Amino acid sequence: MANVDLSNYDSEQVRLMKERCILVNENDDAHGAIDKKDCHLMKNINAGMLHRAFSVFLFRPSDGKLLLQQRAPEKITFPSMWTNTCCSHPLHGLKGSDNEEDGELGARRAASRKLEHELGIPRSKTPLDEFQYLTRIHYLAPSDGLWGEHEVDYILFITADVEDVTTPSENEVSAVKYVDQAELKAMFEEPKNSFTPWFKLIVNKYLYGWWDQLLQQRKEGKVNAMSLG
Ligand code: DMA
Ligand code: MN
Repeated sequence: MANVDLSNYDSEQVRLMKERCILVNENDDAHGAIDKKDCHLMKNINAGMLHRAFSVFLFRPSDGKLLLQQRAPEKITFPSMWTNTCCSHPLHGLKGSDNEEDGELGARRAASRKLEHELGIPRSKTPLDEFQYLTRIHYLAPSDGLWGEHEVDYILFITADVEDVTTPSENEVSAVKYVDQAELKAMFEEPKNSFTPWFKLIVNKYLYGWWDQLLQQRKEGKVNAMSLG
Protein backbone atom coordinates (compact mmCIF):
# COMPACT_ATOMS: atom_id res chain seq x y z
CA MET A 1 0.00 0.00 0.00
CA ALA A 2 1.93 3.05 1.18
CA ASN A 3 5.46 3.36 -0.11
CA VAL A 4 7.53 4.22 2.96
CA ASP A 5 11.26 3.56 3.34
CA LEU A 6 11.80 1.27 6.35
CA SER A 7 15.48 0.52 5.69
CA ASN A 8 16.77 2.62 8.61
CA TYR A 9 14.75 0.79 11.25
CA ASP A 10 15.47 -2.38 13.25
CA SER A 11 14.90 -5.37 10.96
CA GLU A 12 12.77 -7.29 13.50
CA GLN A 13 10.53 -4.27 14.05
CA VAL A 14 10.26 -3.89 10.26
CA ARG A 15 9.26 -7.57 9.96
CA LEU A 16 6.51 -7.04 12.54
CA MET A 17 5.11 -4.19 10.43
CA LYS A 18 3.65 -6.98 8.24
CA GLU A 19 1.35 -8.16 11.05
CA ARG A 20 -2.32 -7.96 10.11
CA CYS A 21 -4.19 -5.57 12.38
CA ILE A 22 -7.99 -5.43 12.66
CA LEU A 23 -9.72 -2.41 11.13
CA VAL A 24 -12.69 -1.12 13.13
CA ASN A 25 -15.17 1.76 13.06
CA GLU A 26 -15.84 4.04 16.03
CA ASN A 27 -18.24 1.42 17.46
CA ASP A 28 -15.42 -1.17 17.33
CA ASP A 29 -17.19 -3.15 14.59
CA ALA A 30 -14.48 -5.01 12.67
CA HIS A 31 -14.34 -4.51 8.92
CA GLY A 32 -11.26 -6.27 7.60
CA ALA A 33 -7.52 -6.33 8.04
CA ILE A 34 -4.54 -4.16 7.18
CA ASP A 35 -0.77 -4.28 7.63
CA LYS A 36 0.48 -2.82 10.92
CA LYS A 37 2.60 -0.47 8.85
CA ASP A 38 -0.34 1.04 7.00
CA CYS A 39 -2.59 1.64 10.00
CA HIS A 40 0.22 3.45 11.86
CA LEU A 41 0.97 5.99 9.12
CA MET A 42 -0.35 9.47 9.95
CA LYS A 43 -1.40 9.87 6.34
CA ASN A 44 -3.93 7.03 6.75
CA ILE A 45 -4.86 8.00 10.31
CA ASN A 46 -5.68 11.52 9.13
CA ALA A 47 -7.94 9.94 6.53
CA GLY A 48 -9.85 8.19 9.36
CA MET A 49 -8.21 4.76 9.52
CA LEU A 50 -8.79 3.16 12.95
CA HIS A 51 -7.63 -0.22 14.35
CA ARG A 52 -8.05 -2.39 17.46
CA ALA A 53 -5.46 -2.62 20.26
CA PHE A 54 -5.04 -3.65 23.89
CA SER A 55 -3.17 -2.24 26.90
CA VAL A 56 -2.27 -4.54 29.82
CA PHE A 57 -1.57 -3.37 33.36
CA LEU A 58 0.07 -6.16 35.37
CA PHE A 59 0.17 -5.92 39.18
CA ARG A 60 2.42 -7.82 41.59
CA PRO A 61 0.37 -9.86 44.06
CA SER A 62 2.74 -9.38 47.02
CA ASP A 63 2.42 -5.58 47.20
CA GLY A 64 0.05 -4.41 44.46
CA LYS A 65 2.78 -2.60 42.52
CA LEU A 66 2.35 -2.01 38.78
CA LEU A 67 4.91 -3.31 36.28
CA LEU A 68 6.03 -0.62 33.80
CA GLN A 69 8.17 -1.01 30.73
CA GLN A 70 10.39 1.41 28.86
CA ARG A 71 10.02 0.88 25.12
CA ALA A 72 13.24 -0.03 23.31
CA PRO A 73 14.91 2.61 21.13
CA GLU A 74 14.33 0.18 18.21
CA LYS A 75 10.54 0.66 18.36
CA ILE A 76 9.33 2.48 15.25
CA THR A 77 6.55 4.28 17.12
CA PHE A 78 7.07 6.01 20.49
CA PRO A 79 10.66 4.73 21.04
CA SER A 80 12.28 4.90 24.50
CA MET A 81 9.12 6.05 26.30
CA TRP A 82 7.86 4.63 29.60
CA THR A 83 4.48 2.96 29.42
CA ASN A 84 2.17 0.35 30.97
CA THR A 85 3.22 -3.32 31.15
CA CYS A 86 2.47 -4.31 27.55
CA CYS A 87 0.53 -3.01 24.53
CA SER A 88 -0.05 -4.35 21.06
CA HIS A 89 -2.81 -5.44 18.69
CA PRO A 90 -5.16 -8.41 18.37
CA LEU A 91 -4.35 -9.83 14.94
CA HIS A 92 -6.51 -10.84 12.03
CA GLY A 93 -6.41 -14.34 10.60
CA LEU A 94 -5.07 -16.42 13.52
CA LYS A 95 -6.93 -19.72 13.59
CA GLY A 96 -8.88 -21.78 16.12
CA SER A 97 -8.05 -21.20 19.78
CA ASP A 98 -5.58 -18.48 18.74
CA ASN A 99 -8.25 -16.44 16.95
CA GLU A 100 -7.96 -12.84 18.19
CA GLU A 101 -10.87 -11.34 16.26
CA ASP A 102 -13.53 -11.92 18.93
CA GLY A 103 -13.55 -8.51 20.74
CA GLU A 104 -12.78 -8.97 24.41
CA LEU A 105 -11.68 -12.62 24.21
CA GLY A 106 -9.42 -11.76 21.27
CA ALA A 107 -7.84 -8.94 23.27
CA ARG A 108 -7.13 -11.37 26.15
CA ARG A 109 -5.52 -13.88 23.77
CA ALA A 110 -3.37 -11.16 22.20
CA ALA A 111 -2.40 -9.87 25.64
CA SER A 112 -1.20 -13.28 26.81
CA ARG A 113 0.69 -13.82 23.53
CA LYS A 114 2.47 -10.45 23.72
CA LEU A 115 3.32 -10.62 27.44
CA GLU A 116 5.32 -13.70 26.43
CA HIS A 117 6.82 -12.11 23.32
CA GLU A 118 7.81 -8.75 24.87
CA LEU A 119 8.56 -9.75 28.46
CA GLY A 120 9.21 -13.50 28.33
CA ILE A 121 6.30 -14.22 30.68
CA PRO A 122 5.11 -17.78 29.92
CA ARG A 123 1.51 -17.90 28.71
CA SER A 124 0.71 -20.34 31.50
CA LYS A 125 1.24 -17.42 33.95
CA THR A 126 -1.46 -15.31 32.29
CA PRO A 127 -4.56 -17.53 31.88
CA LEU A 128 -7.20 -15.74 29.82
CA ASP A 129 -9.84 -15.69 32.54
CA GLU A 130 -7.47 -13.90 34.93
CA PHE A 131 -7.53 -10.73 32.80
CA GLN A 132 -10.02 -8.13 33.93
CA TYR A 133 -11.51 -6.06 31.15
CA LEU A 134 -12.08 -2.48 32.26
CA THR A 135 -13.16 -0.47 29.25
CA ARG A 136 -12.30 0.51 25.69
CA ILE A 137 -10.70 3.85 24.88
CA HIS A 138 -10.77 5.50 21.46
CA TYR A 139 -7.78 7.79 21.01
CA LEU A 140 -5.52 9.33 18.37
CA ALA A 141 -1.88 10.34 18.99
CA PRO A 142 0.90 11.29 16.57
CA SER A 143 4.37 9.82 17.27
CA ASP A 144 6.42 11.83 14.77
CA GLY A 145 5.42 13.38 11.45
CA LEU A 146 5.19 10.00 9.75
CA TRP A 147 3.84 7.58 12.38
CA GLY A 148 1.12 7.57 15.02
CA GLU A 149 -1.69 5.69 16.74
CA HIS A 150 -5.44 5.73 16.20
CA GLU A 151 -7.02 2.91 18.13
CA VAL A 152 -9.89 1.40 20.02
CA ASP A 153 -7.82 0.19 22.97
CA TYR A 154 -9.05 -2.59 25.31
CA ILE A 155 -7.77 -1.95 28.83
CA LEU A 156 -6.95 -5.15 30.75
CA PHE A 157 -5.71 -5.62 34.33
CA ILE A 158 -4.07 -8.78 35.63
CA THR A 159 -2.54 -9.66 38.98
CA ALA A 160 0.21 -12.24 38.52
CA ASP A 161 3.47 -13.25 40.14
CA VAL A 162 5.90 -13.05 37.23
CA GLU A 163 8.96 -11.38 38.71
CA ASP A 164 11.20 -14.45 38.45
CA VAL A 165 10.13 -15.25 34.89
CA THR A 166 10.26 -11.76 33.31
CA THR A 167 12.95 -11.61 30.63
CA PRO A 168 12.43 -8.58 28.36
CA SER A 169 13.06 -8.90 24.61
CA GLU A 170 15.94 -6.68 23.58
CA ASN A 171 14.43 -4.84 20.64
CA GLU A 172 11.05 -4.43 22.37
CA VAL A 173 11.79 -3.37 25.94
CA SER A 174 14.84 -1.59 27.35
CA ALA A 175 13.86 -1.57 31.06
CA VAL A 176 11.16 -2.75 33.46
CA LYS A 177 10.21 -1.37 36.86
CA TYR A 178 7.60 -2.06 39.54
CA VAL A 179 6.06 1.11 41.00
CA ASP A 180 3.52 2.03 43.63
CA GLN A 181 1.30 5.08 43.14
CA ALA A 182 3.73 7.51 44.80
CA GLU A 183 6.64 6.19 42.73
CA LEU A 184 4.65 6.56 39.52
CA LYS A 185 3.70 10.14 40.43
CA ALA A 186 7.37 10.89 41.14
CA MET A 187 8.36 9.48 37.74
CA PHE A 188 5.87 11.82 36.08
CA GLU A 189 7.45 14.79 37.85
CA GLU A 190 10.94 13.90 36.61
CA PRO A 191 11.48 15.95 33.39
CA LYS A 192 13.86 13.44 31.81
CA ASN A 193 11.16 10.74 31.67
CA SER A 194 8.83 10.64 28.70
CA PHE A 195 5.61 8.63 28.59
CA THR A 196 3.45 7.27 25.79
CA PRO A 197 0.35 9.37 25.10
CA TRP A 198 -2.09 6.51 25.81
CA PHE A 199 -0.43 5.77 29.14
CA LYS A 200 -0.61 9.46 30.09
CA LEU A 201 -4.28 9.54 29.14
CA ILE A 202 -5.11 6.41 31.16
CA VAL A 203 -3.05 7.56 34.16
CA ASN A 204 -4.61 11.02 34.19
CA LYS A 205 -8.19 9.87 33.71
CA TYR A 206 -8.61 6.41 35.20
CA LEU A 207 -5.65 4.56 36.63
CA TYR A 208 -5.49 5.69 40.24
CA GLY A 209 -9.20 5.07 40.88
CA TRP A 210 -9.04 1.57 39.42
CA TRP A 211 -5.79 0.85 41.23
CA ASP A 212 -7.32 1.98 44.56
CA GLN A 213 -10.14 -0.52 44.05
CA LEU A 214 -7.65 -3.26 43.28
CA LEU A 215 -5.65 -2.48 46.46
CA GLN A 216 -8.84 -2.37 48.51
CA GLN A 217 -9.93 -5.76 47.21
CA ARG A 218 -6.47 -7.15 47.81
CA LYS A 219 -6.79 -6.05 51.44
CA GLU A 220 -10.10 -7.88 51.64
CA GLY A 221 -8.49 -10.98 50.16
CA LYS A 222 -10.33 -10.76 46.84
CA VAL A 223 -7.39 -10.26 44.51
CA ASN A 224 -9.12 -11.42 41.37
CA ALA A 225 -12.67 -10.40 42.09
CA MET A 226 -12.68 -6.85 40.80
CA SER A 227 -15.96 -5.48 39.57
CA LEU A 228 -15.64 -2.01 38.13
CA GLY A 229 -18.96 -1.63 36.36
C1 DMA B 1 0.28 -0.66 20.30
O1 DMA B 1 1.38 -0.89 21.08
C2 DMA B 1 -0.91 -0.60 21.18
C3 DMA B 1 -1.24 0.46 21.89
C4 DMA B 1 -2.33 0.39 22.87
C5 DMA B 1 -0.58 1.73 21.70
P1 DMA B 1 2.83 -1.15 20.48
O2 DMA B 1 3.27 -0.01 19.65
O3 DMA B 1 3.69 -1.50 21.65
O4 DMA B 1 2.60 -2.41 19.57
P2 DMA B 1 3.64 -3.51 19.16
O5 DMA B 1 4.21 -4.04 20.44
O6 DMA B 1 2.84 -4.54 18.44
O7 DMA B 1 4.67 -2.85 18.34
MN1 MN C 1 -1.59 0.59 17.07
